[in-house]
Amino acid sequence: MTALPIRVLSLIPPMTQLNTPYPSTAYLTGFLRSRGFEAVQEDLALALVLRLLSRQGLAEIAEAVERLPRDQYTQTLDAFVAQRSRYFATIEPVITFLQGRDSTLAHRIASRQYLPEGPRFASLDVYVDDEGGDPLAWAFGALGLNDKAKHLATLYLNDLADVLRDAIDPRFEFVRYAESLAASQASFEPLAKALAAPSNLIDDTLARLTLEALTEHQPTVVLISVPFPGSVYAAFRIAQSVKAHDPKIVTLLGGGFVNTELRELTEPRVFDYFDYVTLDSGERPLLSLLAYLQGQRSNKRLVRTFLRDTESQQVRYVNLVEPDVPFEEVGTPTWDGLPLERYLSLLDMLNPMHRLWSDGRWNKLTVAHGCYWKKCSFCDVSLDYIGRYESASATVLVDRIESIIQETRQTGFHFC
Ligand code: B12
Ligand code: SF4
Repeated sequence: MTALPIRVLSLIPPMTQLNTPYPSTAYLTGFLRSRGFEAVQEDLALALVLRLLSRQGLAEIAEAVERLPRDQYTQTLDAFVAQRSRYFATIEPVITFLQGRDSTLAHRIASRQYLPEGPRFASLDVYVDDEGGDPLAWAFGALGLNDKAKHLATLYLNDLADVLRDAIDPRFEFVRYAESLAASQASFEPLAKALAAPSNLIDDTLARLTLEALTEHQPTVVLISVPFPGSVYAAFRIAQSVKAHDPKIVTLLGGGFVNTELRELTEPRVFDYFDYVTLDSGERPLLSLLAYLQGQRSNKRLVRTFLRDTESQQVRYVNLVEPDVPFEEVGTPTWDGLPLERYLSLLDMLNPMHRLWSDGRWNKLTVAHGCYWKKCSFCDVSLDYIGRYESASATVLVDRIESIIQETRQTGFHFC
């Protein structure tokens, strides 16, 4: 084959988390750059939510609601239609507030006069103050205004997610999308059907965002990272858009879901969307694949890579055994290109532990590869990301911490 110039675009598909980027593209982009490749990244999960939850996005959602017959309106849709102009007026300020860029809006939100309220706010009715005071005082006290406003703004977004679910796509959630199509599925059939179905507003918005990213970055290789079952459907939709735009762009699939659920992959139709699927830590498989695409090695010398044989059309697993890149040498992740000031800090449940998952932007840092213990009987310790324990020296970790703080200007870490 002729050598391909390499420009890698790594994508996080919807949905993962809204408060902080899932770290795999940061790791792979940092690694590829450390090896001299041109590499960029985009978080399409965040981008999709920000596009849908904009004034324009809500106008498109409202049009979809209006096309539904009246007898299909749920309580959520009734509340949305009745307060539509208030939603249009508040959506962009609320998003800016949840991004931490307009703190004084907290006073107006906490007054409960500012936001339109749908059925999600009924959860507040269970709290009653017998003396006529603030029924949420047990949670937020007298001065916890910002947290109270964050919680109310999260309920407001949850109402809008319910509108999306009731009017456009019942599979939509903020932290997982169409998860049932991939979770514990014995066959590709349900996913194949869903991908062949006419696109809805969410699919169309994602397709537009994908094309914008392709236009901006002009990649020759698109790497799509799927950590959870709740990001599989969108990953395939993104790959579908990439291939429809330019079938010559090479599409790669990998990530935690693949490493766990697709180890025995035999379904040739996966390769209508992805040219290659790799297992486990991505660094070594990527180096060999990129060397192949540059004409520097044959496709018999790939590492932990599934592909579809051009003649037999069957899935082939190629695994030239080569040592993985040592954890000490995978480089420092980079968040360059991800819009760190646009993530949403949400306060969903009034539970101090749960808020750590949804509130605040955490730097993610893998402090060791695999599990030191690897003895629990219920755990699949044969998986590479559990069984292969490798640590890095304290010096390397501290260097990584310092360089991440310098890049992101944030000091909160989620260690993995
Ligand atoms: C930390 C963690 C969480 C945290 C934080 C998640 C986050 N958003 O940051 C929390 C607690 C929130 C969480 C929740 C869940 N998690 Co979790 N989580 C993990 C854990 C322990 C580490 C993830 C991580 O940061 N890894 C570090 C990054 C850099 O590694 P990586 O993503 O695997 O990427 C590497 C390779 O996979 C590869 N790669 C990745 N993408 C690509 C793409 C291409 C093209 C290529 C070539 C390579 C490649 O290269 C990367 C670098 O080597 C993993 C297990 C593990 N050890 O990996 C489970 C794991 C990802 N979680 C899992 C699950 C199921 C979940 C939940 C769905 C659980 C639930 N039922 O609620 C939720 C979903 C949450 C959500 N929607 O966000 C599963 C997913 C597998 C599966 N069965 O689908 C895993 C694998 C654990 C397991 N075996 O059960 N999780
Ligand atoms: S459950 Fe698995 S990963 Fe966790 S401590 Fe036990 S063996 Fe290690």
